[in-house]
Amino acid sequence: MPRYLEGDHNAEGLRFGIVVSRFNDFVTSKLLSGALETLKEQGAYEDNIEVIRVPGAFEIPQAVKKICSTRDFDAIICLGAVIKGGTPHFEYISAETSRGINQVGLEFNIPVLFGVLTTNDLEQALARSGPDTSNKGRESAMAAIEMASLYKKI
Ligand code: INI
Repeated sequence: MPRYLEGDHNAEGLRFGIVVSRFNDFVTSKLLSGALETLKEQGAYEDNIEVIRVPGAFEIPQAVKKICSTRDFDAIICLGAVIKGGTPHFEYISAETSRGINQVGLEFNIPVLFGVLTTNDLEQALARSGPDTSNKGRESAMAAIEMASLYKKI
């Protein structure tokens, strides 16, 4: 019989960093609420959660890299909203943000979750930051708990 390893969704005792960008704050603040509510619902202690704010999505990987060497989180949740405009700017920001977030997690062996919306318009961003389970902050928080508990087993 193979032995299956998987994480669970019990956040009790786990430490979380949330790096959230201020750009498009009317969306990112809702992602943050969704992530915080989910962590608490799943048993995380408020004292074990730290929220780090950065100006825009582009700065998220930079802050994550810094806190990976100064803090001891079980998982880091990245929240941001990159919304397409009329110029290629969107392409640069979204590509570098996702690449950087992935890289830093691999480099430091810490689960780093991608809760950054990259949408064609505001409507799509609002649809993914509402109060229900489609909120990307909620989804990322659940994935963060699962990965943090999995990392403790492997
Ligand atoms: N930052 C975002 O988080 N979302 C965006 O949609 C966005 N757009 O469209 O420009 C954005 N730009 C700012 C960027 O992340 C940096 O903060 C800025 O370039 C300074 O480095």
